[in-house]
Amino acid sequence: MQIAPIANSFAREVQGVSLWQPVSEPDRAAMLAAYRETGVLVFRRQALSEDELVAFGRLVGAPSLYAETAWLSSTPEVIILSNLLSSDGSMLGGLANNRLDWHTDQSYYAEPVTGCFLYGVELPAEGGETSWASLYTAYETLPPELAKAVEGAVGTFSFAARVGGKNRKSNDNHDTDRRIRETPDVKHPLVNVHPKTGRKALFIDPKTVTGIDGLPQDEANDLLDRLLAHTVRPENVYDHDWQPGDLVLWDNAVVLHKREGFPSENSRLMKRMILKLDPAEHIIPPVVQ
Ligand SMILES: O=C(O)CCC(=O)C(=O)O
Repeated sequence: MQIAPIANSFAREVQGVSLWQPVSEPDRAAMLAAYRETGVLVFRRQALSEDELVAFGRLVGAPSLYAETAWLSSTPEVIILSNLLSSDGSMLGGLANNRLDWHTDQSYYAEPVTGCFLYGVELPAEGGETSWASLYTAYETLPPELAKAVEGAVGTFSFAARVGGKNRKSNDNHDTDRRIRETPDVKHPLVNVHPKTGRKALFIDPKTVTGIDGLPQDEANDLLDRLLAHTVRPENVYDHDWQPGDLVLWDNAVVLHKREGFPSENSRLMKRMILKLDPAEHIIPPVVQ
């Protein structure tokens, strides 16, 4: 197994490993060390059943159940993201062919499940690329005035703001009203610290962070816009051009991601899992009361 940098980006590709076969303990340790350091690992040319996806998930964390029950596959831990329809005409999974702006998953929960991977089964001829931006290197390269502005700052993260109001989409198969009822707003620090290394990462989530404690709304909006612009500078972004059999593993506490839309007449089928990560080894965004 080798772990190689990908084209001038912070992401790493894990080569020479077949995830349908047992992964040796030294390879697993090297893989997890690279995951902790970068937040994004890419595996190409994998041919994996859902049981094998679950077995891979267990190498990384504790497979967790997703809140959108209509998106689940026949394996309870595996979620389908797709624009395809089932034989009864219902959507097979979630998110249809929509463009998804920069976001991070689960930031609106008090205890976010931060580990995540996507496995590409069927890909559109055009569009549907996914990109990740590092919140570690975003923090490490903040200009001094932004670094000062975020130190000790606490944001309000709102699921209702993210999926309700003008952000509501009719076609993505979200059980929006139930999810909003079940998901009160929470507060997290805008800078988190790794429990072991002390390394800091920014924690922002556009469309989900609705305010910053102690700042007037216009100043909070301005600060959040500047933090996002800094985070998604091209040199801080990894763009993934999917091939069937690709698996991309990421850590939602230390990267943002976005997805391009794709033509509705093209088919895209992805399998996804969410993984509870070890809080001794990963940043788990803490809640602020
Ligand atoms: O389908 C993708 O490429 C990304 C989906 C996504 O943004 C998500 O699962 O949160």
